[in-house]
Amino acid sequence: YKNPNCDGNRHVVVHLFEWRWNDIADECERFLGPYGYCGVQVSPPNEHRIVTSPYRPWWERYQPVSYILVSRSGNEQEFKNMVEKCNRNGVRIYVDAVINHMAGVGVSGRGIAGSYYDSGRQDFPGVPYSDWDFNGRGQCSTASLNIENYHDPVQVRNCRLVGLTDLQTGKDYVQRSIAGYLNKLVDIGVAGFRIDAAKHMWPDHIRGILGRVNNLNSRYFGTGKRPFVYQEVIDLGGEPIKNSEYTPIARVTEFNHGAHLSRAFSKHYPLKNLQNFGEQWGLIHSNDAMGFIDNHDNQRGHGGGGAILTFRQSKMYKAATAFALAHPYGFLKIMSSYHWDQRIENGKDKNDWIGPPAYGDGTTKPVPINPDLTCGDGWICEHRWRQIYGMVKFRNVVSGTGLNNWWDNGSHQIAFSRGNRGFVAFTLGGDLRTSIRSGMADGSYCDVISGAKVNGRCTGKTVSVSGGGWVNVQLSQSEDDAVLAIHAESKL
Ligand code: LAG
Ligand code: CA
Repeated sequence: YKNPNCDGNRHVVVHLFEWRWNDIADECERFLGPYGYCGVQVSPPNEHRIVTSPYRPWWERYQPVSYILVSRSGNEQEFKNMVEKCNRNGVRIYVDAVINHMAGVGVSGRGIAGSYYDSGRQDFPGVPYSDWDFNGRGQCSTASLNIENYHDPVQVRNCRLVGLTDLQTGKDYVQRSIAGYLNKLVDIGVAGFRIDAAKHMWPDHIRGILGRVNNLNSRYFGTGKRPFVYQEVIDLGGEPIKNSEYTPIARVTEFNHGAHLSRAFSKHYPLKNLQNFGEQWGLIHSNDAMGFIDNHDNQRGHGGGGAILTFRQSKMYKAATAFALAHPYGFLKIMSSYHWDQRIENGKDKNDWIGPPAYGDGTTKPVPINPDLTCGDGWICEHRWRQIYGMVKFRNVVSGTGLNNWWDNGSHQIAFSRGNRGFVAFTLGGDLRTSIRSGMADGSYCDVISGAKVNGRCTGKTVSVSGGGWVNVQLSQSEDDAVLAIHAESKL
């Protein structure tokens, strides 16, 4: 379950948060395929509640009503078309699987596909699930039936996460229902899953469910391939539930990866400390990790929150992302966000619920593309920022190499090579003008941060390597970006 099943030499996934299936299909063809992305994490594709107060928050999609493939992003036919078109362009689809729970208690009505539900009675005929498929007094000991104490692992697994009706994921019937949903997706041609709220499920239950999931569709993947799985376990330390309980099963989201890099690039300590970044910092093993700077939760203060860099601190964010992409640690995911107006009161964003750019009737807007490759209508599209797609390519070009020729000035300036395939330099403190040893062949290169190599010419800074690998680094504190990067394929 730890192999992402990328096509060819592709190594990075992007989370197209709240995008419509039709737009993702187009994006695979016009951008993600050509620019070397491995795949897309899509928002939950199954039927969910329609929440009207607040009006159509993004989090309504974390309240399942059934496993029918109709959601705010589109219907089943559109989903199938997307998977087909993306796979045809060498881009994989990973589904955010919300399988720990169904909708929050105390509401009834119809989901977005029209299925009736009554979460007060824990009745979801669209699956169907009924009361005896959910954890209750027999399994959860809190008076509220909610998780009240994260130091009690039984509560965390068997009680309700923020009031969401909690499935008995150990039951044969529940496992079969969930596996039926995942198998439908696998048969359509998805390449794997993010397991939402995995920390709230017993590891053995996840194992049991995955054991019932088919091999990937041989039409796209060849025979005998298992889905890629990354389990969402928020382990920032200090709780009894450890991500190491889940790493024997499949990959795990490593929240400390982005947390550490956010602190480093916010100058909480000198960049030179990053010399031994990785497992030596207490991170899970590189081959077990899904790394990222921010995700849809912590960029708005949900799910652990913390001082995470986001698109709002763009210079530092791009630098932290560039470091992550240049460094060999983990398999990485890039966040692709939409804009919302923050309203911070007492340190909390009152607008943390706001859904994607939408028309008055709640329908999500399409993603328009500007001539400079950026997106319009409130879609941020970090994955289309030159500094980020340039480093996604860098990661592909240097794959398989180690980290060599570490250099630092004892403070906020660092540089390193990736074998003889790539070189990066960073400054968060003063101009960086010096020659640094690298593994690169002598010659002229295009800096893929300030520009790109287009038709053999460089639209940004040209960087010269001479004297047997010495890079002439010219990076000033006042430039738009704190990074300079060259690789074997940016040679002029
Ligand atoms: C996740 N990972 O474990 C998701 O990444 C996260 O986005 C989900 O929470 C959570 N687990 C459940 O799938 C999100 C929001 C919550 C929201 C929940 C359900 O962060 O704020 O809860 O989705 O929609 C909302 C209200 C709560 C309310 C609950 C139930 O915010 O106040 O109790 O709905 O009605
Ligand atoms: Ca649970």
